[in-house]
Amino acid sequence: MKVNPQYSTKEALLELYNKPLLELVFEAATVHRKYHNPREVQMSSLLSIKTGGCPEDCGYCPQAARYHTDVDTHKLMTVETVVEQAKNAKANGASRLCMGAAWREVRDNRDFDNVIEMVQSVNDLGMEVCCTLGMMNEDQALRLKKAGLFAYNHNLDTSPDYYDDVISTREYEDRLNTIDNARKAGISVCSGGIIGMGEAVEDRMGLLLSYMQMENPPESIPINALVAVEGTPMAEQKPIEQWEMIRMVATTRIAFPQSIVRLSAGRTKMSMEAQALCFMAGAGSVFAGDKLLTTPNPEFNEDVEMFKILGLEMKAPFADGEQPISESDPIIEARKAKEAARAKELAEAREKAKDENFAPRKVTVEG
Ligand code: SAM
Ligand code: DTB
Ligand code: SF4
Repeated sequence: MKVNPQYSTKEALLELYNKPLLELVFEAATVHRKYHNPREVQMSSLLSIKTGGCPEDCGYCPQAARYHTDVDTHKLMTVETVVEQAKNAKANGASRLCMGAAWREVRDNRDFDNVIEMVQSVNDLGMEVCCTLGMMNEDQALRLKKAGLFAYNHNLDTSPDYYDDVISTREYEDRLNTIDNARKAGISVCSGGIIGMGEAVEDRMGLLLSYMQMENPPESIPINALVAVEGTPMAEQKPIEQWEMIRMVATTRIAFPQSIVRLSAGRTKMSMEAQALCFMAGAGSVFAGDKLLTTPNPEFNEDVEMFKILGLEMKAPFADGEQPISESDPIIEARKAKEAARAKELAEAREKAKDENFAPRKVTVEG
């Protein structure tokens, strides 16, 4: 059962969300145990492959160029750096790597070619590869799929009603289209939202309702608590109560029994006890490592300790779907062939110049 039809209206979802907390958690835990191994939690690693300087105006985001935040902007990382970071993450137990770029949209340029190589290389390491690169069209999604992309993250963030209070540079519809393009390419969809942006509980349920109305709901639903960053329009938002996060995780779990609910941004403000309730209520993944994309996350060792105390195990990769096969990419093959031909041409020209320099010169003696 991908969605629970009992909760296909906003009213039903609201009623669920507002249930006495422990009843809600119990119901969620019961669903979780039916569809998932409750001892397993996936450790995913986040890597910001291109940071800051984004033209969009998402009110929560420290990477938007128009806000004055402390983010260290950098252009696209090299494939080698990404592979090195992926290997470290894997050695620490991460089974999924999510690469994020502060782009409005994917463009068909050299940077995207490099991302394709990153996807191929990380998939070859045996990790689930997820990307979040902004809007993309169907051809771009297909290229990513062929490179071995397992999942694409593209959040709706909030309800259609509250959306315009958060972002003005792209429409809700644009987001739905990108999700659709990932889906059409056969990529697993990761899409969720943020709570604590000043929205009403109705908006949180409105977000879930948007997923309810999809033909295929996301396989993965990240629930983020706003990380309020100085310089963004949401800097002054008060942190949400931990109970709200637990309620949101539990409601998502019950409404989408088969999806992985990810306890995402905001864990530095949560106690271990609150996180334990989230795991009980069906959270099946956390981001591991001391940094999310640009903001802090609990230290890796703290999480290892928490897993030990709670008796949780790190989930292996591809437990919920087969590893994609990385096919060679015609654009990259053509680029490499062109580069090789150019290198050969240069080497030949260099040899020729050397020969001419060393050829005995005719010396004419005058007089
Ligand atoms: N630029 C791409 C996009 O927006 O689709 C990908 C990167 S973007 C940083 C990925 C997601 O991170 C956003 O959709 C949002 O849900 C989440 N996010 C960004 N800033 C956040 C914050 N301060 N607190 C919580 N979540 C945040
Ligand atoms: C998601 O839903 N949360 C992650 C991941 N998808 C890409 C990102 C959280 C970002 C938090 C703010 C930051 O570190 O910049
Ligand atoms: Fe740009 Fe993504 Fe941040 Fe929006 S959330 S400003 S699109 S990096």
